[in-house]
Amino acid sequence: MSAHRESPADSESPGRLRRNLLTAVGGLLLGGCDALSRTDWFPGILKAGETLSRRVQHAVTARKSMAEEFTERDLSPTFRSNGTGNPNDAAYQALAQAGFSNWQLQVDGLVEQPMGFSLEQLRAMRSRVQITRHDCVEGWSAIGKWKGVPLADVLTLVRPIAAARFVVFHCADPMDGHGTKYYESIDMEDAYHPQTILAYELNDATLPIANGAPLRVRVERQLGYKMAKYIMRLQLVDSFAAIGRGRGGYWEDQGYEWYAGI
Ligand SMILES: Nc1nc2c(c(=O)[nH]1)N[C@H]1C(S)=C(S)[C@@H](COP(=O)(O)O)O[C@H]1N2
Ligand SMILES: [Mo]
Repeated sequence: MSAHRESPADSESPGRLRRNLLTAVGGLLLGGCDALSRTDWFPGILKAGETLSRRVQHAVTARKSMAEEFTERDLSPTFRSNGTGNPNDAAYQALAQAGFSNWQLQVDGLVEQPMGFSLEQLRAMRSRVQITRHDCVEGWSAIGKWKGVPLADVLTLVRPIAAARFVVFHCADPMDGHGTKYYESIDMEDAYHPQTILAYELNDATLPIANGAPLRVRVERQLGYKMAKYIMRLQLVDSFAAIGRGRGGYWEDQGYEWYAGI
């Protein structure tokens, strides 16, 4: 993986600006002032008497809005794999050999009830299906159909305490040369977003190893690198200092934005 930055030209393209504006307007209509006032820093900006630029307005309202969903006709012929395609990790390989029957999603940290979930248990919970577009900053996109359990439902069971501010995704794949495994994080607002799911199916089939088996997250309004694959553990934390891993994600630690909104 090389250039992980969106070019200014890309972010200013007419189509993108139009989409941003529509998203902003949609968010305002759906969420109204109530949604805005719940965002910590928004009232501060108003008090400061600043004019809301379209960019700022987008940043505020898009957090509440839904990502565009597509139809079966829009599906990409194949959904490519990017980054790790098969974790170079003995424990992971042993789990994969057994069809992930011994795998468990560990959920702990700032929760009242730490829990482990088998794949079977996750599959038995409420599921959500969504056809969405994945945008990688390396310059490719793909539309795929994802099925998984809403992260919100898992959180409801483990009961985060009030101090919890982020969900950290700990992954199985070691990143060569960095002596560390892939990880990512999102805030509670994205964690409870209805389109944030822990996916175990892609295009009506069991999630392939190339795309993150047995479980990967979809955070639809952010870029591809936020969508952690090979998830082993969710940890709720109040700061990244709590995990001793700087900026909240593997790519973030190499300098990329933590909030990768599109
Ligand atoms: N564990 C893990 N998750 C990951 C990555 C990775 O290398 N390891 N790559 C990220 C990047 S940059 C992208 S674009 C997507 C790629 O998902 P895909 O393999 O399903 O296309 O996964 C993201 N999640
Ligand atoms: Mo990516």
